Amino acid sequence: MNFTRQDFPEGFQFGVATSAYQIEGHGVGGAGQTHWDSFAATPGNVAKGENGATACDHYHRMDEDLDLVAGGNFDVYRFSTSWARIMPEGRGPVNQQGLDFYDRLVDGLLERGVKPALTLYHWELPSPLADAGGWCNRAMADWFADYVDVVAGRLGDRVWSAAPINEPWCVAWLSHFEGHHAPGLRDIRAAARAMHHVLLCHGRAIEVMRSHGMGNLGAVCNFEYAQPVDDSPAAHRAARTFDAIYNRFFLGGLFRGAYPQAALEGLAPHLPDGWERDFATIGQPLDWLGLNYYTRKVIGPTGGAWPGYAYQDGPLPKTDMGWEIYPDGLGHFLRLAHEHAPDLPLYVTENGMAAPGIRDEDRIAYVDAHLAQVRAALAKGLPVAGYYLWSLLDNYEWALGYDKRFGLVHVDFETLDRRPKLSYERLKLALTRP
Ligand code: IFM
Repeated sequence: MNFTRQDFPEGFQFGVATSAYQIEGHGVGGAGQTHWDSFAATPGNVAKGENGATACDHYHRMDEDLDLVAGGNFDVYRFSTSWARIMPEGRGPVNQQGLDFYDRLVDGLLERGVKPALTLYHWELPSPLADAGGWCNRAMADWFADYVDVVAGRLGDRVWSAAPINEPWCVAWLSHFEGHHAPGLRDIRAAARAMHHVLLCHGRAIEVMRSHGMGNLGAVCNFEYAQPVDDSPAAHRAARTFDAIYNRFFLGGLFRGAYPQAALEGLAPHLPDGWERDFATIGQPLDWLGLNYYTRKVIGPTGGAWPGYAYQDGPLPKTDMGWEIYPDGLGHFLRLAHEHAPDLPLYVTENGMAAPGIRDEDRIAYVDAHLAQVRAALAKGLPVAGYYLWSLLDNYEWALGYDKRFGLVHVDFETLDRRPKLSYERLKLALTRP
């Protein structure tokens, strides 16, 4: 690494992130069925039909994994609770052993001097709620609030930070318009409703957590830089539409009480009645804003129906995901986030790359290049307060199964043995405390 902890301001938080379904092993501990289980069981949706039933078996190996977090000198561990592990039917009875598991997780972090950063929804919706319309159903706000109430009641006194929902764009657009993630819909009405309801759920969750006296509450959005494929007005227009849907819709809802015009052009007819009245709930005051950033998209026009853009192949070096490496985009989004939320500290809540191998010099270079952007932003006075790597472990990369390896620690998916990669060792050195 070409940085050390001392190159960052006092109190800057370095962290590492995971999510429940991607590492725990959803088949154990009394967790209920989720829409990812049925999505994965449907041929053609997920590489090799793989699912999260075993994943990294973190459920049984939690202590070993928490030792890796602490041993890597990370300050923060960003994890998620699984709704279906805690409430197997989505509503009603609580699975006590599920809650106990997260209780041990939080205590295990605190015992090791690591700050627990909680996310309440990282994509595994309980199947009974999916059957009832899931994110398309406004009742999600009540169901989610009930679940958040249970988690806040048990963990709220000890977590360091909390955010309701990871990556609203993926929850809504990727899953209901592009169809690449569960529930695999390709429907503009469903997408518009999910886009709005995900924000409504965010606002309700913040209200519930505040009522439990919790602080340090934030939102985590993902961003991809919109690069027009050429200089034509049509390509610029297409990139603006993409940018509005992906990058500005959720920031607009959270911080401006409005959605961008370029997104409303196609979505307005499909939004639920009275959506404008929900901004009072959506815009709950926050304590921080999280950015997940990986790549850019090269965008061309299609000439077809709205949104009228298509992803094109780009010229930059790519990660194993086929994603272009574009660190400048992180600088761009730190500025955009600061424009929307000038009073809030910013955290890079995810950044990292999929790469094969244990001697992962490419991952080290990727992290260095993105942290250079963070340092440049800090030098210009932007309030960046932390940077978390995705991910601690190689894990279930959703529709791409187990082949795409984002971990600082290698996982052998036959034996489930963990083996720190070179990037982990280098980070551990860079983050050594004086
Ligand atoms: O693995 C995902 C994670 O669940 C959410 N953010 C992006 C990561 C890499 O695709």
